[in-house]
Formats: sequence, C-alpha cells, structure tokens
Amino acid sequence: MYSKIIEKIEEYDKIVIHRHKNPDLDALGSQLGLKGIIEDNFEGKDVRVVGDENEYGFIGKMDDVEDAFYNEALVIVVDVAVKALVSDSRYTLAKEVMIIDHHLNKNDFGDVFCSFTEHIAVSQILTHMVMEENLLITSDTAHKLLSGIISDSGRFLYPSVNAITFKCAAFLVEKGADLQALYTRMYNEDLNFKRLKGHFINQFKTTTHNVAYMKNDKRLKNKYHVSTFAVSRGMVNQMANIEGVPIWANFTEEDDGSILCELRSKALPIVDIAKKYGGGGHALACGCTVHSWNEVDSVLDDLDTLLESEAANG
Ligand SMILES: [Mn+2]
Repeated sequence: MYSKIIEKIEEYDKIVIHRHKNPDLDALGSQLGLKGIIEDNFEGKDVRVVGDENEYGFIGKMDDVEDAFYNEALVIVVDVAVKALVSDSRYTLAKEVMIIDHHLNKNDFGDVFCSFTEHIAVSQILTHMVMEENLLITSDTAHKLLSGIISDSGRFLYPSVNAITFKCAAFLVEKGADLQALYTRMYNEDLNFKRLKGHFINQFKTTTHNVAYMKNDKRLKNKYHVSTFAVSRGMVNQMANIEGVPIWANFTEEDDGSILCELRSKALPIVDIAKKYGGGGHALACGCTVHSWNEVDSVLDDLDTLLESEAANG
C-alpha cells in the first residue's frame, strides 16, 4: 500500500516537502512528521520543509532552502493536490513531484499521486504507514502527527473518524505524543474571542420557524479586537447543535459595508438560497455576500419560508 512512497524516498538523496498555503495542523503535522520519519528511517537523506508560516508555528519551523537545492531533488507535497493552493511554487524546480493527499479532488500537477481518501488526515496516512511498514518513530514525530489527526478530525468528532483513527492515535500516544500539551496549545482561547462567544450565545435571535441568527455591524469586531473572519466564520457555529433550531445564520458587516452571510443547516439543504444571492458552497454549509440589511432580511425570510413549507409538507 505504501511501497510507492517508500520507493521514491529511497530513490533520492535530497527531498523538499511542501504543503498548502495558510497551513493547518494537518498540513504542518504531516509535513514535519514526514521529515522526521525519513530522517529516522532512511540513511543519508537531506530533507527540508518549506512554506508560509502562521499561528501554528509552535508545531515546528520551516527551513531556508536555496533554489539550487531543488536540482535532482524529489519534492513531496502533502495535504493538497491542486497547484494553486501549494505554498512555495518552487516545487516545479524538482526532478520529480510526488503528492500524498486525503482530499476527494483529483490532482492537477505532480508525477506520482498517492491518494488515500479513506483517511481523515494525511497525518493519519503517515502514521498508518509507520505502523504497517514497521518504521521507527520518535516521540517528537509522533507528537506532530497526532496534532494533524486531532485537528482534521475535529478532536475525533467528524463523520470520517473510524477505528483506524483511534488505532493511529493510540499508537502515537504510545510512542510519546503529549496529548495534553497539544490540547492546551490547540484549545486555549484568546480572552477577546471567548468574550465574543459569550456575546453570541447571549444575543442571538430566532425567526418564527426557529432560524437562529445574528446581525453583526462593523463595530462588533472593533469592540472585541478580532477580524471580520473571526466574527463571521468563527462564530456561526455558536448557534449550532441547538435542540429545535434546524437552520442558523450569521450576518457580518465588512468595512466596505457589504455583509457576509454564513448559512448552516442540520439536514435541510439550503445552498439554493445562498446561490439565489450570488453565493454557494455545500448543501448544509454555504454563504453569500449581500449589500444591505434589507437583503439580509430577505435571506432570513427565504430560510424561514423554506422551514414553513417543510413543516407544511410534514
Ligand atoms: Mn488534511
């Protein structure tokens, strides 16, 4: 199952590992974890990691890599198979490019595409590879890989979590990953963010047919010192998982006066309403941008009417 990956690693002395832009902990955990796996199991390899850095830098740092290093090198790209999303476009300088991904989409670049869509994280793929191939793994590498499994599984919450996920997590904890240290880093919240959550939980309203919603003008983010994104995408699910609330929506004013609409539903598809206002997304999680609070009321009316007709149809 993993012979192709191992074969390619054995073939090259210089390896650069890339991943997607604005990395999450699976991108970084699998990138740095793979570096550790290669260094601890294959002799004489010079392995580098590259890409943009953000608030998840606590899991590990990137290397400075000169263009010349790519000559006769293998690039391994993890957690992304679409070239527009790859961080550091110099992967094109390599002799060969191998992708290891778990997303559903096809690749639009690369020479070798290792796709494992049954895994919830690339970090899980690599852990499984270590287990299946009896590779060595240090506690430090185990720690990095566990961060990717925890983050991409929503702390073991999402539907693709299965027995393999727990087997891999258990293996990494046995190998010395520090679960509590990860949880402290991952789930500690900024004071302002916590207070903003409280504001949402206390202030959201509901329509006649129980669409929960919040209307946030641009003063809100200034009051809590957070970004528009933190209010819009970051807060919508404060209204999720409420008994009797089938749909919830978060409306957030941008600095330019446009209003971001984040729409969510437990079971009833709502994406057609997002599309009606020029947006889109998934059936149960979608969004659009409108240009007045009157339009926001129209979106709410449409959501409410959808629930009304659904109730009438029983
Ligand atoms: Mn991932």
